[in-house]
Amino acid sequence: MAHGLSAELCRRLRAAQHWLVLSGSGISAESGVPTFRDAQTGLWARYAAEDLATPEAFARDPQLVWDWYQWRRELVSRARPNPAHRALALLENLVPRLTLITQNVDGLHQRAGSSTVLEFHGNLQTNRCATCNQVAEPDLRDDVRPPRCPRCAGLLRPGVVWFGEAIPPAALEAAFAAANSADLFLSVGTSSLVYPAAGLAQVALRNGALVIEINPNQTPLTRQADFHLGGPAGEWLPAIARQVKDSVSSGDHLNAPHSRSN
Ligand code: BV8
Ligand code: ZN
Repeated sequence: MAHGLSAELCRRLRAAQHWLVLSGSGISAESGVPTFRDAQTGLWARYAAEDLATPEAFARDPQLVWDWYQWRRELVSRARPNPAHRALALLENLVPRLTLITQNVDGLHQRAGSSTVLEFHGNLQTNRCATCNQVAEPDLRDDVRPPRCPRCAGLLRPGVVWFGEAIPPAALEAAFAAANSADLFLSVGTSSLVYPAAGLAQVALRNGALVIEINPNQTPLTRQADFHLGGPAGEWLPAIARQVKDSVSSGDHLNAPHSRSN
């Protein structure tokens, strides 16, 4: 039993050819970034995140929604990747193939060194025009909130996918293609409630992939998972990375990494 990982799980980790990792806001919890399930605090205590992350909220009160994202950007800029993010960046170079799909918009996987991150719900750091869709940087001299589009003077909005909005087609296609080919699906820090992201595990299950869930709580995926590692990602992912690293260095990893594909 290495690091609490059963011998059977260690064997399955060694044999897996294509890992698909789906991360949710729980992986950033130990970096101090609140999850969507967490009650909001301070200024935002009276709002539920999923009520603000919608086009309707932005149409109703663009300044309020813009300010919420500015608050989150500021919080994320002060956050640091945690051992869970860093363990995934390490695993990318230890296993034959790893596709990392994140529902998060905080950019912490990239800052931890993961080279290819499929951002299913966009990214906090980008902005685009709500009218002409042009990606635009806010003009810092512009003191209106939200700032205006330099091309059409429309309102700028964060480059994230809101509830009721479609996932970017390229990300959607790549994610489901990976779910169709992966033989190991690792769900980390997600409540498995938001679709279509939560549908990826169902595709992997249908294809007979091994399903591992890392979450201190139970989710709708728990009963379908082959292994539920109940606890924080910041403990389980480093343990998994250590185990894989040991098996690669002792030469009993069935396939050393051969390509940097994602
Ligand atoms: C779409 C970006 C159609 C913005 C986000 C009824 C039934 C089913 C579906 C629907 C429905 N009604 C509406 C829908 C669709 C809807 C949906 O799924 N709603 C849910 C709530 C029912 N989905 C959509 O609207 C999607 N679009 O369907 O479009 C369409 C198609 C074509 C054309 C037009 C339209 C878009 C969804 C994307 C929304 N945007 N984020 C932003 O960030 O501001 S989603 C947002 O919430 C996050 O990105 C994240 O994905 C999601 C929250 O989920 P989690 O990441 O799982 O986080 P959560 O807080 O829920 O859970 C954290 C977990 O971590 C917990 O389980 C906790 O136990 C665990 N944890 C805590 N600490 C740790 C930990 N785990 C490990 N370690 C720890 N330390
Ligand atoms: Zn515009």
